[in-house]
Amino acid sequence: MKQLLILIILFSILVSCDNTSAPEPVLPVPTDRQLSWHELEMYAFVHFNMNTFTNMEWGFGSESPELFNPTELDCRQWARVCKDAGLKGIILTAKHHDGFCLWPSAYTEHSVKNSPWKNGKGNLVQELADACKEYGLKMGIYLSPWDRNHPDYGKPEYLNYFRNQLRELLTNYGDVFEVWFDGANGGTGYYGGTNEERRIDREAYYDWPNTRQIVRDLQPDACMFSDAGPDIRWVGNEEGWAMETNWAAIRRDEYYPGTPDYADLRCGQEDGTHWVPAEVDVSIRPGWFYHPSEDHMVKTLPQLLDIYYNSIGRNASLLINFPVDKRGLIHEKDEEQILKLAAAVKADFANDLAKGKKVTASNVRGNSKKFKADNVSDGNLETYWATDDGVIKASLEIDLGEETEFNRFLVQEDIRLGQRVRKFTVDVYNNNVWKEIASETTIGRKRILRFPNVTGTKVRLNILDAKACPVISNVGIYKAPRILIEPEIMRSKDGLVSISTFDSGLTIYYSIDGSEPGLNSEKYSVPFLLDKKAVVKAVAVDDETQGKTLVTTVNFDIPKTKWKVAGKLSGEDKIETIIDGDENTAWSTDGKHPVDFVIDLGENLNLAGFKYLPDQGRWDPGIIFQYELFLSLDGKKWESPVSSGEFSNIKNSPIWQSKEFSPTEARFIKLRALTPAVENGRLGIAEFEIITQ
Ligand code: FUL
Repeated sequence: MKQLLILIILFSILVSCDNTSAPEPVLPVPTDRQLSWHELEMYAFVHFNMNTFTNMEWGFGSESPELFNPTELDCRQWARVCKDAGLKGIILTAKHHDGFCLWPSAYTEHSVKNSPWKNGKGNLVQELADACKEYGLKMGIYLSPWDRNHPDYGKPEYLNYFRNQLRELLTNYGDVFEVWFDGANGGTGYYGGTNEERRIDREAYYDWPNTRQIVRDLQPDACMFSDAGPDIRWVGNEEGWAMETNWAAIRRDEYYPGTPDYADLRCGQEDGTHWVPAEVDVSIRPGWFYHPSEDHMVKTLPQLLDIYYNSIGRNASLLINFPVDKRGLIHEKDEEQILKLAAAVKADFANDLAKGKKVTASNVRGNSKKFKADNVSDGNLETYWATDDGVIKASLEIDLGEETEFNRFLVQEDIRLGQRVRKFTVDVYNNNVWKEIASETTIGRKRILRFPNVTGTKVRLNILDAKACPVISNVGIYKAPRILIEPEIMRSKDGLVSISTFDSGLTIYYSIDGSEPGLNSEKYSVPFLLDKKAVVKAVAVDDETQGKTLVTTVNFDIPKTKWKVAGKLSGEDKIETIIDGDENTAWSTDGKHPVDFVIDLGENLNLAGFKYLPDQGRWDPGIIFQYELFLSLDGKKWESPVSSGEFSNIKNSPIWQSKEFSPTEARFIKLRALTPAVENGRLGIAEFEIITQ
């Protein structure tokens, strides 16, 4: 025992005598407030304001405060959902472009104080601050610099108003972790009743240096977001992905909020002067604000997983938006999906196969224990592996000890010393050979690679190029379970059925006789011809775990092989998309109505109904409301309609519509679109189907 103690003391002396110095930071490096923000990784946006009640994305600014009246508003519900989903904070649209304020600002009447909600006594920012506190979440503030309501917008006076509001929000509600300055700014608006267009000089108007100073003075720990920082930058799209090459630094002084050359910043800049990492902002639905018509468009688990890996896995953070609904609640469907994502992420990273494993390196800084290779597998992000100065090409070998199957590789630089790596590859060792499985560029705070399952006994990380000696704090290796999402079944115009799954490596079984598909059914490998009416059912199975997806069922009528668009529209560009079997392509009129869509089925058929899918596009979709359906044997003589009426609630729910009628023989079918469902007046079809007897 005594000897052991002496040994430990000797060892400690040895280690403490080790005077190998840490690598010099590669500038720029993050500030403390940025380091804390990096740790959050994933947090929520809530778009809830006047637009929720007017079904708009950008209000004009003339909306009456009377319209703001949530019936069941509950910020604790938002906080509970976010907490359950592992999100670390909530950023609220305290004021969006239309200028309506969710707190009773002393500087305007255009706020909750003149709304029926809580008889004008409500304060939503306060309610959110309280809920966040109760649930241990951070709170952030979105305050739109553009204000389409305010009479002074565009004049120097508005800056005082904007700053006063900023002061109110940053003084009265406790700690704020992020202040979000939107780049969308300037254009038409109500502006106190003048109803005109106002443009500002985005760079100069807000006197940003002094405006930002207000945030620094009142909330020194808050990070400020804008297209170009100063602390966090926009990723350059609202679709949910960062570039694979993603430097955290940019040449910040060359840009400003609303900067026209924001695309330059997508990858960050290797020669950036300031640390301004990217934030991926994306909504869980197509819109930022709630629209009942998007209830069926909530992002699916595969889509959300792609977003997760393409943001957090690419050296960015993820700001995921919930369009809180008119009740004032996060919609049940949104909650369900975000919880699915949380569960899937947990499962993917449940077991780090590299943890505690022996790691060796081609070079260790000063041969020192402080910078040893297995610092990357010790589960401690404070320790790191580093090489000697000047050694920018180096590799790490992780000995997994036994044959191991995996499909994720995670790697982190210690960003306190700056972002360094320019290029790296990953190899796996199997049957006495090394095989490259990935070749990438930047790492940054976190990089996660996804690939089909591979097996090996060792894994090697090769740093091929870096700004200075690499400093790697963590390597993780995982085997994420396959995602068991029901297969997608599609049939092309000429009858070829293809079945696909989100995750590779699943076995698909299918039937075309209505029977339940299972291990004894036909195995799917390539698209097959289905030239008749049939019910196709498919299931996917993970051979390893025997886990199964739900069954997908699609009722196909006869294929559209012989179909053609006839009548007046037949020459129109892309009109054939209405019968191409692809729900994502659509054709719409420019607003004239009524319009006749005539289809030649190429043969006489006994028809008993039809199905209509409206344009699924987000912007200006063409949607038919009232219709008549005619049949003809020769395309010339049309009888009276076999079906007519409306597609009820189609504006709010633009999903497949199905109408049946008494069986009639015909070769030509005419859908007369009488009125549009949407104000834009457009009449469109994504896909048209028939029901034969
Ligand atoms: C954009 C805004 O114009 C959208 O309405 C939304 O708030 C989004 C987060 O930022 O620039």
